[in-house]
Amino acid sequence: MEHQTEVRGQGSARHAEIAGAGFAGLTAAIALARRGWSVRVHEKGLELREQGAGIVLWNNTLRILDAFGLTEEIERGSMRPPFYETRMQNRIVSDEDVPGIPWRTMTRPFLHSVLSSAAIREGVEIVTGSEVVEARDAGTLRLANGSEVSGDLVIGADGVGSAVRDSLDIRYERHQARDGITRFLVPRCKEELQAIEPDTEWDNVIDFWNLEPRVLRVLYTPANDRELYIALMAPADDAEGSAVPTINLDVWTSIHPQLTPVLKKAAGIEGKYFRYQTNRLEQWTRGRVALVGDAAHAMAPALAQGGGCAMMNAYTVAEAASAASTGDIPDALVEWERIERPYTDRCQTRSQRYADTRGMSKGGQFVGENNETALYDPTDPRRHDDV
Ligand code: FAD
Ligand code: 3HM
Repeated sequence: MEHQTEVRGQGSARHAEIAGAGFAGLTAAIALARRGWSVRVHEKGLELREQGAGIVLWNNTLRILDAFGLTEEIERGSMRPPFYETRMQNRIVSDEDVPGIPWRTMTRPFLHSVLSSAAIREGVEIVTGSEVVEARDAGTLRLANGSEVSGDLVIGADGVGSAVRDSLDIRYERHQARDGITRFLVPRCKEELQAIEPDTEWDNVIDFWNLEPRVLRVLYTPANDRELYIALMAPADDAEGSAVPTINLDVWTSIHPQLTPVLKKAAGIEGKYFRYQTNRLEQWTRGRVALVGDAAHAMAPALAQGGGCAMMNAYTVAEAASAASTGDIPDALVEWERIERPYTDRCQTRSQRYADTRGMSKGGQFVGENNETALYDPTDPRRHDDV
């Protein structure tokens, strides 16, 4: 069978082809479209949606959403819990309101729908059921249906198992932590929880750590008035704690009895156990191809910045490519990585350290250098003036 290579971007607008319609791919698409590019996104899923549970966003991401004119929409469907509380063996060790750093919680399907609707409004073409199998550094993507597409810029935003990254033979190191997590969206059940523990502020994020008699942690994150994100962390070698697709309700309620109403809801849903990992690539770019998001820098979620870094790097790569002439895009991508990557590298290192040591059980982590990424403003054109 013969397939043609379709070349776009020969007219006035430059053209970008993007693999993956996750938070990274959609952010890059919106940022490029708003700078006058024609953009096509290939999503291998048959539907344009995100199946995950909840997410915490900080200043870095909220600045991008604001630059896209999405603040009102985001605020309507998300919440700002009063405190980020940490408990050890059900005793409060810290209550942080993270002064000076805006942050919000929401569901992933909500964030995804805000971004995908915005991309469509900006004229981005999103093709579902379109799997990318290979990228070439000249700016080409080969699709599973055999066809090839080309652009002035290609972005690999195809997640942790990136076909774009692997086809370019970009080597990387993977570090796995001993723990992992199973995530659910359940109803808030606020009245039932209040009946069990009336003195608890059930609108807070509450990180319920328990290390004795066994390591079983529940991260409780209200995402809006109706939905609660709960993440259940257990060591990979604890067969009962990490049991999926159905959690072991008896084990979890024996350690966290005050959460019984929401754990019962989680037990009625199928979950997937995700082992924490950090991937470090030798390079984020090859010619006209740039990797962003989990394809380039998957990280442990301790500081809740994987999506934040994904969106930051998606936004800034769009800015860097837009500022370059078409012929200079490969060099501009190398320079973009040189300038922006260190922020992500440091965030990966800090998050990995917390995941490896279970150091978040001590609370008080949202201080000092740990807030570097949260404070970063990728939309500020003067952000590197003092670097
Ligand atoms: P993905 O979300 O994986 O999207 C990739 C997309 O590409 C998908 O739609 C996929 O279907 C598609 N795709 C894959 N392969 C192909 C292909 N070959 N062709 C075409 N399409 C393809 N981050 C935060 O900022 N805050 C948090 O609170 C937070 N909590 C987390 C909690 C946990 C437990 C974990 C594991 C992560 C957390 N993160 C958090 C990290 C965040 O979820 C990820 O970093 C982020 O979702 C990565 O986005 P992405 O677009 O790069 O990848
Ligand atoms: C928001 C968030 N924070 C931390 C973790 C973790 O350490 O597993 C997961 C999260 O979703």
